[in-house]
Amino acid sequence: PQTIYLKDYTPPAYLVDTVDLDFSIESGGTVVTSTLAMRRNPLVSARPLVLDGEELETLDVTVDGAKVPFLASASSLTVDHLPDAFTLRTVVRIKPDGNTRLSGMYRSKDGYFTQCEAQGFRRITWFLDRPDVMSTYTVTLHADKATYPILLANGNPVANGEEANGRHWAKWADPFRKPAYLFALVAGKLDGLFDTFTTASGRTVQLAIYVEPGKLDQCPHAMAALQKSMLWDEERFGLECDLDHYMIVAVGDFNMGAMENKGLNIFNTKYVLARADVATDVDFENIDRVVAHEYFHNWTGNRVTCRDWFQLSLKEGLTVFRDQEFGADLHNRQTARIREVRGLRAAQFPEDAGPMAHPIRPASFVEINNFYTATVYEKGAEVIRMIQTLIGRDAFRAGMDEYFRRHDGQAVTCEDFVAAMAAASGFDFTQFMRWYNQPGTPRVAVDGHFDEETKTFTLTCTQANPRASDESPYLIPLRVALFAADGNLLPGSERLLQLTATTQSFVFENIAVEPVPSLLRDFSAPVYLDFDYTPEQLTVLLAHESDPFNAWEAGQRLATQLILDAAAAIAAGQEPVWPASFVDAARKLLQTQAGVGNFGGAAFVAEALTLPGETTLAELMSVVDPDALHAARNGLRRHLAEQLEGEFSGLYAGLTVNEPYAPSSEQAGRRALRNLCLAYLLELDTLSVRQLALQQFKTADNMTDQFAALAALANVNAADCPQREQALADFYAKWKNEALVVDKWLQAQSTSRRPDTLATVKALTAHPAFDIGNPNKIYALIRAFGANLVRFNAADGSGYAFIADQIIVLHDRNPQVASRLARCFDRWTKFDAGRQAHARRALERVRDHAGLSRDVLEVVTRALG
Ligand code: B3K
Ligand code: ZN
Repeated sequence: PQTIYLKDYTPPAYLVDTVDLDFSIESGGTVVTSTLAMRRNPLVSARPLVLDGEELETLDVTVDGAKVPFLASASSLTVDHLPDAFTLRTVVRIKPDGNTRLSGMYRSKDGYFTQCEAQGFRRITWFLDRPDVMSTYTVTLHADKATYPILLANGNPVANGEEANGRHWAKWADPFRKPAYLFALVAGKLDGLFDTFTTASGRTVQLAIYVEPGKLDQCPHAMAALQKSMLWDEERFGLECDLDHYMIVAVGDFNMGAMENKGLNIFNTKYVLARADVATDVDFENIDRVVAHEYFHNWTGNRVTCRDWFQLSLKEGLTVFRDQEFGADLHNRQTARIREVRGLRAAQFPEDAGPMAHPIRPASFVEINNFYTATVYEKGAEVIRMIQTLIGRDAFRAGMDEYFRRHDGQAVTCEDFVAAMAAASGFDFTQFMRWYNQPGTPRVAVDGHFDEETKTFTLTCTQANPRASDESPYLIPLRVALFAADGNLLPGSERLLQLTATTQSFVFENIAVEPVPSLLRDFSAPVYLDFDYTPEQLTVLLAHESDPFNAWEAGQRLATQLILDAAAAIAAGQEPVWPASFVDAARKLLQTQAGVGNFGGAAFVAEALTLPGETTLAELMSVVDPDALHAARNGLRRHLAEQLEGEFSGLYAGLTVNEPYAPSSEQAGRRALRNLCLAYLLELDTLSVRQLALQQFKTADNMTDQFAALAALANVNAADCPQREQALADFYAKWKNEALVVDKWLQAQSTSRRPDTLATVKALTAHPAFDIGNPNKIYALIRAFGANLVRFNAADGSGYAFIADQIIVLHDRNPQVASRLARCFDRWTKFDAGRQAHARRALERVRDHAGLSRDVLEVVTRALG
């Protein structure tokens, strides 16, 4: 397959001013008539018109009403000898019922839906399917009225009526120019929840959320999230909604989370539907974030879009940053930041160290859908956050204003965004651009030197990124502070250092005794930070650091060291040692919680006592021994459970929530800590704790508590655990008709530590609960298994073979989902020779499969190196 390079970008040879689409939805297929007002791009010399298309049956092509000669291949339609301006009309038939890729127009249970980003519009009609071609759209839909009572497209409804044979039609007009990837339509039987929002300038926006019939009672949370997002964007960024109608449609079959189509967002049901008994606290919070994310795209993505797909992070990094900030304001800023970094380390750091590593703005790709990644999204958001850190919040806001002043209505590049920030702040971002252009996670090694004579403390920072194409240094914002050994913050020691050289020293004056440096506060840059801390120093930071992120980080560093040492000991056939100081620090955290009776900190304590995950820890080992790592981490969990049984039981009893369920951060924090206590206690696997978990499972009035008990029981290792069997059976019996809850049931089993997990997962692929056509089911059962470090990386290669089989089953049916499964192999070269041999065989088997889809081929080719 062909590689596409950023350096080859050229502007489009033709422009499309208006698009008029007519969809006739019929049982044998959908006939799409497209009428395009086109003209030659005056900036480009004359060339034939080459339109993109995929799986289109071409019925007619005319230019200005006359048949013209054209050349159609499977993926392009070429017309030559065109006037400077003309009307191109094409008629095609598409087959949405047979569209298993869920890209373009496809059928899901209750109707027809579309997904056009990145290149799905070409699966609907012939077009210049690239984001720098922006047009004004009108859309008419015709369909059977009884089967498809709701007919939606972008913009405003302008007319509708009845037709012969029980059919009806509706016409929509979108007043805003947009690229084709933001096109959407929906035709189906759906229920709607309606509300309004009045903007700061007094305009009324009609809001609607459409869901499958019977699910309206699961929509109010998403509606409230939408209204909160609209208000937040006005207050924080001065951005008002420009639409008269803002619609969200939820669909059960969807490749990703959601899609920001102009005025007609299409969402995975997972990010819309919520009710206390079916959704967890985390689900509620994710819905807030995703609803906000898609709404925020209306400015950062839609009003100002990307010139080309290499610029994806222009809209995604920025919009993730915006939804992170919204989430932090709405819920709990401390734990929001901790979770962001936890996520970054679990997914983006490994990605950036593996075969798919790429800059947040990639220089090339084979299949753009493979680049909707943690790097483009999450590291992209970190890069935006660093800009704000460097210039300050006010200048960042001024930079956003400048960005919209300059580029509203345009398709632009990452440079354009940074130039607006530079203009508003006067900051020189030349060196900073390295963050956009290099793959890999930089490492910053810091050395501290205290000089008693001169009463100075010197931090010497050395940066390196072996993955980068050259050795020039990054501009790295490094937030630091110094603490006395008793935990007091040294006055005046809070600084934002700017690292600009490979090695650089920073001197702190008037320091009387050797301080404890707190480095990379609030995670001010997406780097690995090395400092030779003693456990005593980390204990001081854990107890006293006023920056919650770095307090948490100190605890993570302590735990990381213990687990890695223990893994090495276990691999060498020795017993791990667990120092009392760590248990004491954990006890202190739990006691603060219990003693003060202030639950505001419960969410933090839950984060602090959650050990770093196996995937994150594996990145820190030169050769990963998954069994030793797993045994070490669980050994520490069990040790904590033994030593702190009283504290865990006491908190478990004391942290009950007595008010009616609300997904508030206070309640969620209490539940998180209480459920963490339950999971620790279950490490002891006593009969009474099993019964406690089963009791919680049975009596919980909300999904957070019910699912926490289920997941903890599902994780019990003992071969014989009737409580586990009962909870799993009851849960399925109760929820088998709630698709999203069934996903939880599958995931509780695929992520279990039990040695029989692969056998269970295999059996579940034949269970009625599973559906190979539904991406959520594949993610919950199969991809989640691929992320189960100890079971996926089984020494006999059985996990690898299983995932390879699944990729082969799916590669053609749904290349995007198959390609995501192929990413499970990202870190295969970090394991021992035996495992590598198995993984290589599995990857080669996939690579050599005849007719392998481009998406999967790119991933496995890169994995095989
Ligand atoms: N922009 C979409 C992602 C589209 C993915 C296409 N493979 C969702 C989002 O980031 O908001
Ligand atoms: Zn997005």
